[in-house]
Amino acid sequence: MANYSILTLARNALQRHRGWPQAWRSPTLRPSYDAVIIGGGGHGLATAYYLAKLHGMRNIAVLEKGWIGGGNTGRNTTIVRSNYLNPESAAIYDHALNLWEGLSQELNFNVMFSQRGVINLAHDPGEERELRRRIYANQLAGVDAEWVGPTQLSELCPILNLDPNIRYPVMGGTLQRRAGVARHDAVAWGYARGADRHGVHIIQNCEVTGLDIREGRIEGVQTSQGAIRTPKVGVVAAGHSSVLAAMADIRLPLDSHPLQALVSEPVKPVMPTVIMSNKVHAYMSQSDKGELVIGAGIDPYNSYTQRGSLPVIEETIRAIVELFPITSRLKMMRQWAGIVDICPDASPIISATPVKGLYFNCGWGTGGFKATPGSGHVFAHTLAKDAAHPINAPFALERFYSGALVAEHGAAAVAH
Ligand code: FAD
Ligand code: PYC
Repeated sequence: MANYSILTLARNALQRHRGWPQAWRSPTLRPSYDAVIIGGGGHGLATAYYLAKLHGMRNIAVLEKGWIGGGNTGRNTTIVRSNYLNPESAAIYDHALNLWEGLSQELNFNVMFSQRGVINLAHDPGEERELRRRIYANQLAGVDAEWVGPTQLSELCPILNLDPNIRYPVMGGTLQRRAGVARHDAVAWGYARGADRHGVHIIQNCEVTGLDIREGRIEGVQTSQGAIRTPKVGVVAAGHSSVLAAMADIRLPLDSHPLQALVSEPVKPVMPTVIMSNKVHAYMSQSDKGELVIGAGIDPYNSYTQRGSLPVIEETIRAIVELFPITSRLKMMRQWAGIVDICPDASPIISATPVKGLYFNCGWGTGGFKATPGSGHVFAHTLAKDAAHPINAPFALERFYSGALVAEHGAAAVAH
């Protein structure tokens, strides 16, 4: 945090942190706002930040039922990349990646974006062909992507098992060098602080329980802290989007699933890059604290419990131990899950709805963290102008009627 000198840090440590200024206020809820954002995850906070900063809307509230960043934003494994198959996806994820590259400066808050590269492994000739096809598509869309064979892989990640006789032999992989990881909490805190400085009210412990709609137009929201009047509502509630949509009698094409991750005890640096295996639904990176961060595929059943089931992570750990034998004696410290909202084409929904003034930004499934800045940026435009930004136009609900789906199951990787 560039605002604090070493002396300030030392003084705060000696005073047991009693002197820290609040990063954002805890304001009293107003009876009305020009716009309300439901959901204080990264996407909701980024939307509020850009609405205030770029579109001059200051009388905005972000309503969060728990604490900001306590949903998927604070539960994800922080992989940021833009190597999706379709040009529409490349456009939105690369827009986000461009914003990631300047985000710490933009927010004056270190989001610890580390461009250490992301590798997607191929385990059989069919998978290699699919991945090579994605590389060509990425290059055509201006997204950096290259093929790396076993020799390069062993240089990029010496602990990767390249023995051709294992259950999932590694034939090579795609590498996106500009991809990497970031600090997820810092993204929520940085956007919250930035939005607060532009006058946005961030209201925690405030659950939206109803939407007030009259003659096809949004007029307000009911919350656990009282009613609010507003002509504009942006719902950014990830795994609970369908619950919010039901309050407006809208049925979204979404499934909610648990997605699990776990971290090991901290070890010395062994993992200089990020490796994902779509086939076995497993991936691994190393945090700055030294923990190995490991993730699984979705639990196959629908659920709202942030827990997940043991068989899914057992299978993931089996694959991880085979791919990285060095991990076989490591202790796992924590396991958790988030609830992800998955669309039939594995692409997001950023859209107006049949209710005037009511917008949804959801369906990011297992891969929305990487999109946070780009999603907030274009959703703010959509809310402010009551019209889609060209980058999010292909992701409107309309596509489920027209059939113009943006199929991304392959690039969505671990999940489905
Ligand atoms: P959230 O952060 O979930 O925010 C939504 C907020 O809405 C929540 O805080 C919730 O409390 C609030 N809310 C819900 N209902 C209400 C209500 N009625 N009233 C008020 N507030 C409400 N993506 C990647 O790109 N890379 C990864 O490596 C990656 N790994 C992942 C690993 C795991 C284990 C999980 C679970 C997800 C992962 N993802 C990853 C996906 C990513 O985390 C999400 O797509 C992204 O964080 C969604 O952000 P959000 O702001 O939309 O949602
Ligand atoms: O979208 O890259 C991704 C991802 C990695 C782990 C979960 N999602």
